[in-house]
Amino acid sequence: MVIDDILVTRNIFRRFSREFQSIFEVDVAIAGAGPAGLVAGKYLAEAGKKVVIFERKLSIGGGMWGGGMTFPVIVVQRDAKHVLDEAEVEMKNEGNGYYSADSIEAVTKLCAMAINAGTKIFNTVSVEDVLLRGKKINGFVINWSTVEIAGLHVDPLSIRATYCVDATGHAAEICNIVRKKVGSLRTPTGDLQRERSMCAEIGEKTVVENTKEVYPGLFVAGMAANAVYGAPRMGPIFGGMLLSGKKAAELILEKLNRS
Ligand code: 48F
Repeated sequence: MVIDDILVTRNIFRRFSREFQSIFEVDVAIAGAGPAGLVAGKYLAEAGKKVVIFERKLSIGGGMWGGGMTFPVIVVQRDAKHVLDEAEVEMKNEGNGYYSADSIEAVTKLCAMAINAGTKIFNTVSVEDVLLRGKKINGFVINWSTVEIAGLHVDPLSIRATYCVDATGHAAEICNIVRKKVGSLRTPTGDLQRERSMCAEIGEKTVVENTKEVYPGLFVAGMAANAVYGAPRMGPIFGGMLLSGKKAAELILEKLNRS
């Protein structure tokens, strides 16, 4: 077979164009392919919903890649273990109520699980704004991360979604944008609260409790949920992130299936 450079180019552009066009209108758009975003994507896609995740970086996985202080190991508690089991991540029972897993295996398998369920992930794409219709968030405004990093003055594009998820981690970027440009969030003060210092005991519980619809059409999941509601960080224990992603999916499915 003769290798034709131009056919390689043509095939890449053709396939990208097909796939990109297929996500202009989706049921759910998620900002951030960390553990919370990947897990939310998996459960939504598995339920037959059309889901896209936009990830700013080249790599998916967010803060899970590095385990604890770059030791490539994460810890999960018993009640969250089933999510990693579903992804076929091998875990070691440490015999003290915790399970440990290889962080690289966990990230890659969570990603595979989301993709196998039907989630489409676009990396190197940043969500820079939201699309509004009346008082409901109705999609994301996106741009290439390279454009963002280079500071180029290039207008973005928009995609429509029935529901959006902020799974951008500590920075809670989408909630920040909404608070600045759109209006009050559904928090006690209407503002974002300040993320608290580390306390895994509280943080692991609140991250699931704080997974909510924070503005009509926008759900917050993962570390962003604790950042928005002023709860503690929790370090390299990831059960809360997994359960938060799952809860976001369940809340959205409830709404999608009602309408
Ligand atoms: O930070 P990240 O892993 O968020 P998470 O899923 O999990 C948090 C834990 O990793 C850890 C922790 C556990 O103790 O606290 O931090 O809540 O993943 C967030 C992803 O979102 C991407 C970012 O690159 C990362 O991969 N991201 C952030 N802002 C944007 C974005 C944006 N505006 N557009 C697209 N992606």
